[in-house]
Amino acid sequence: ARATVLGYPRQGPHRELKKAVEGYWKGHVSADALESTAAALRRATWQQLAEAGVHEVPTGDFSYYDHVLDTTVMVGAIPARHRAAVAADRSPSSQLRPRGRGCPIDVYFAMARGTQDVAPLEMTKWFDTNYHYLVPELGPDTVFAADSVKQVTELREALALGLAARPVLLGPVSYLLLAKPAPGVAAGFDPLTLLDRLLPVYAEVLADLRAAGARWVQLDEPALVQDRSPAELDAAARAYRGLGALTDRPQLLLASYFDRLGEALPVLAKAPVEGLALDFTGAAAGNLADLAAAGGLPGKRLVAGVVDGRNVWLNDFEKSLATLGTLLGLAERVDVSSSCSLLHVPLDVGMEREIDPQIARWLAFARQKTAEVVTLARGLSRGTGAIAAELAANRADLASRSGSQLTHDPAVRARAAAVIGADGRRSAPYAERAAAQRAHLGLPLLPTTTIGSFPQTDQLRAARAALRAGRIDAAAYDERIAAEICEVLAFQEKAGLDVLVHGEPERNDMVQYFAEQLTGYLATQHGWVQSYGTRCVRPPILAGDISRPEPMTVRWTQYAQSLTDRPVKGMLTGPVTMLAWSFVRDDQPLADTARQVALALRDEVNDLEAGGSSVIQVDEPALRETLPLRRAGHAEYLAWATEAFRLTTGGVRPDTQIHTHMCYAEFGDILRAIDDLDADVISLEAARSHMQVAGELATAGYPREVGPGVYDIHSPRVPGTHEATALLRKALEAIPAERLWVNPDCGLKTRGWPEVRTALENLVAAARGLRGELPGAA
Ligand code: THG
Ligand code: ZN
Repeated sequence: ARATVLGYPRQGPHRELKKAVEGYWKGHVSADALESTAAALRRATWQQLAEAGVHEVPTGDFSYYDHVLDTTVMVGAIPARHRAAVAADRSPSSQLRPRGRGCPIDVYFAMARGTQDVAPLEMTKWFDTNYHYLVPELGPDTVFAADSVKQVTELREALALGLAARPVLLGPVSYLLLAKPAPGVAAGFDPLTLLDRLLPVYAEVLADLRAAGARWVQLDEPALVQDRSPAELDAAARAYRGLGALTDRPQLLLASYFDRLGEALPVLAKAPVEGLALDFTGAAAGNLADLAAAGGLPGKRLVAGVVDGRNVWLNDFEKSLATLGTLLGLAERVDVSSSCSLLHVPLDVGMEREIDPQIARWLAFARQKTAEVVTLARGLSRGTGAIAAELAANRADLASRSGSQLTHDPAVRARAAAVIGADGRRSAPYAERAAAQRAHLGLPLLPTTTIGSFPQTDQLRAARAALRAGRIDAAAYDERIAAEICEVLAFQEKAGLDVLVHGEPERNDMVQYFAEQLTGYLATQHGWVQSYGTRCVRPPILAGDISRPEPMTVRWTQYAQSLTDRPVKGMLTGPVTMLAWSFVRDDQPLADTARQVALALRDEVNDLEAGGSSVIQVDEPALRETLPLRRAGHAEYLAWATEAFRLTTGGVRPDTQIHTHMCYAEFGDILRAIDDLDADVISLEAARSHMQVAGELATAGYPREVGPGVYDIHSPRVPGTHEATALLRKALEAIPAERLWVNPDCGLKTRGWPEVRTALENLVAAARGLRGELPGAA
């Protein structure tokens, strides 16, 4: 057995790639310097993998921005608007050396980021990870043309180091399934109808890679782990019959990950290709039984993903060896691998200086996972005796984790076990609550509010950095925060908003801020993971049982409330989002972890209420995005997710108003769940979709108050009073005035103060204008 990984992080140990790409955009870094930084990072990665004992290194998985965008370049599906935008721009940088045969680097970045004149490709989540890809735009007129330059160049670089290398390509079926109809193409257009045109392009790239020295090529088909129609499965069978039948090609390794292949497994197993890479971890563990049931992979290479590429936990060697042992009987040759690309985990636990060394031993980032793969491959080929020391250390580390106080806090467990249904139910039905809240809050019709955050100015970020560096003390920092809150409150009063917020100047990130204050969470210093393009996040690690040693938000909320007579909303991140944007523990069901987080947040909600907050918002922007890949998993997920939200918010009085907020407009699949949250008020993104979501909620019979956003905060554009009024009139067609709120789409932290000022003044003017027209207006 040999060791490999399906892909590797691209940013470098100190995010060198991010810095080089952003430097290029700003004009500080030349195209040549960018290219040599990238080449050096690739080389360092391959050398490190080889030194660790990886036998076949992945190539072509590197990207300046996104591997789906790279595939768009490889198949020549560059939208005309991006080519034209750069051709028209006569700045010197547009003359730069082409990245591929047909794609200058500025066209590439134009697709990724847009230009003054043209919109970028749309960005969306890569399956159920926190990575975002750029959505290919295709139509009946799309003409594909092979551009293998990037793939061939990177393969040659690795071969020149004397390494065995395996180019990684996004497969043609997944590429089409991830695409959408181009602007101007009928929404019903199915990109999969382009398969026969796309296959010859893949054939050409495969031939080029073979000519360049590739013995194997990995074709990733993760889209086949989702629910697929018989027609889609037929397309996959046809695609690989076609590519398999080519004579001028390397050996093909079809890779899938993130969930079980299910009905697609027999399709891929029967395809005339030489190997399959399968995920045997987490939700995909069922692949083992499915593979046995399908008769295995006689005569084929199986690359067994037994090291989870998406979490940060130490592998269980004995369990993995048992799986590998079973697999030996099911294929001609078994190699060991990560379950998916290691793109989704940070680079190296060894860089973390602030994690207790004993606890750091429970963790495995990309570098440690690579070592695990190598050890398992050695154990599989030479017997467990050859890895006796590693096995003993692994057993000890697993025991240390499962026996630790961090992972087993009896008080937290007892409390979670004692939860009863009533804890998740408000003490009065909505109609009664609404009346009590109306009396208690005395808000006008069409009340105005914001989602929570106000612009995070450079001075604020500088103050946070100064505090971290010890250049200012906590008292000086707090003074700075208090001054900011004063200013935010004064502005909101003057603008005439009805429900105010403190603006969240003290928060770096809506998950990190809470994770830092909860027991059971670990933070990393260098644990960066690419989110989209050059943007990275450092997800906190939810490592143990969760408890809240002391209130987290009460102090600043009370301070803000002391400055005004109007209600100030308490602002919290909900339990589902806390899980979605963290690395979660793998040693208990997600539902149990969610319940622990919910109980900690419930205490915070109750403390806010006791401290005088009458309005409390619990944000769940990630509720939709954590939905399992297969529909079979939806009901169970939505059950624990809504339970966790209700547990968080269920303990307050009827006259305390619970708000929630969600971003992104695709709510179709979860309307029932949104209703089940039983929040008194929900604010949603709606400006860009012209209030479509208001209509959807109304059609679904949503009975409570709604604030569809009338200010698109993703754009620097400031909506005028007329525009906001028109959007509100549209919303009023679906939602009665007694249940309609007026607010922006999302938090304002990424916007500048001047825009925010005008936009909110216009929003208040629109609400006031409409109040004057409505019967029964206050
Ligand atoms: N918080 C957390 N996770 C998230 C989001 C979040 N995951 C999904 C979504 N939002 C991702 N969106 C972004 C938006 C901006 C950035 C990263 C992900 C970003 N990052 C800075 C960078 O890369 O330069 C670094 C930020 C930092 O210093 O912490 O701008 O909102 N937890
Ligand atoms: Zn939002």
